[in-house]
Amino acid sequence: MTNTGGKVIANLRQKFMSPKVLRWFPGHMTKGLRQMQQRLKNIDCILEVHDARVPISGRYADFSRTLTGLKPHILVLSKKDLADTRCTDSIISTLNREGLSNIIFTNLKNQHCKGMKQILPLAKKLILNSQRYNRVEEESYSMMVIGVPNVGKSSLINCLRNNHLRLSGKATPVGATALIDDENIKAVVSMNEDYELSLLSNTEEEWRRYNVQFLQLSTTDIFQAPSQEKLQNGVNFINKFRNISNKKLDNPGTNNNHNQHGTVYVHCKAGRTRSATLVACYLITKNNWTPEEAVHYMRTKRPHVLLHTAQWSALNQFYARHVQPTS
Ligand SMILES: Nc1nc2c(ncn2[C@@H]2O[C@H](COP(=O)(O)OP(=O)(O)OP(=O)(O)O)[C@@H](O)[C@H]2O)c(=O)[nH]1
Ligand SMILES: [Mg+2]
Repeated sequence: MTNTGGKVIANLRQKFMSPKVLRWFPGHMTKGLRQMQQRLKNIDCILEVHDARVPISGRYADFSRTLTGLKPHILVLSKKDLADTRCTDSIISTLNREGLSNIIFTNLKNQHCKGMKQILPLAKKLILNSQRYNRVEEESYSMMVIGVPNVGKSSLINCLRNNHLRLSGKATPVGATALIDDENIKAVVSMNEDYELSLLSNTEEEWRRYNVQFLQLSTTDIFQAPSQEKLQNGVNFINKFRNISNKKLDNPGTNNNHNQHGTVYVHCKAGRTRSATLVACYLITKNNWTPEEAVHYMRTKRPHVLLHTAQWSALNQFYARHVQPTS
């Protein structure tokens, strides 16, 4: 909402246009699912982690048919400390109606929280009451932790490890630091709208805490491409951290000074459309490539990149303005 001198105007989207085919389950998830299915025979219980702030949506609803149906399953709803606890009962009854009966709310930032203490006893009870098939002779229990990105899987593994194995430190890196250290990230471009950023990713303040520069180029998913101005700003911002100082596009508000060289992490939600559009523009200017060459290259690295008409049109405009030779 915007307040314009006493008058409140809603900045709500007026049009909701849907492409003919809305493919929401990308190929890399199918591949991951297949890999998890192959491991299922060595698993006794599945811990599915999901964000308690979006308990009904955002989960892969078909897990029960494709993965969790045969094995004991616990839904661990993380980030309880950030969720609206007044809705707990209605969340549980809605999930019960969907066939999920073992639900535990947790705050994975606090390894002593009540929910954390319930997980292993419940898992043990469910395993003892289940058919273990080929694993019936096995004395040890094996659990698989699953869930969509950024929901707290690593945090859960670390908490279980600290609580029950009495091992300090982290078995698996959590959140931004893992990414920053592994990839030498010096800057981040987010294509998220505000509501996505605050819910699903790090905000500018959080990145700055890690000394990482941040640029948000808010773009609506699927239906919109980033504007030409945003694409120019984005490419200039990325170039500040790469060795391409002579590639500055003509756009005010950016400068090339005093930046550490390193990797720039460009993200949206699934890394298929919005972020891919900006990365394609970066590749177009860096290599003097056509949009087709840039997208082909990205797909060799990330096959699930998927651009629609709006994004192709933005790439063509960008190419014509900055790279295409004028005859
Ligand atoms: N406040 C709060 N933050 C949490 C909780 N659980 C996880 N986080 C934070 O959420 C972010 C993501 O947690 P991770 O454990 O890295 O999530 P993940 O599912 O392993 O993420 P990926 O491996 O990237 O898919 C980190 O910044 C965590 O500190 C929680 O219960 N409460
Ligand atoms: Mg993780």
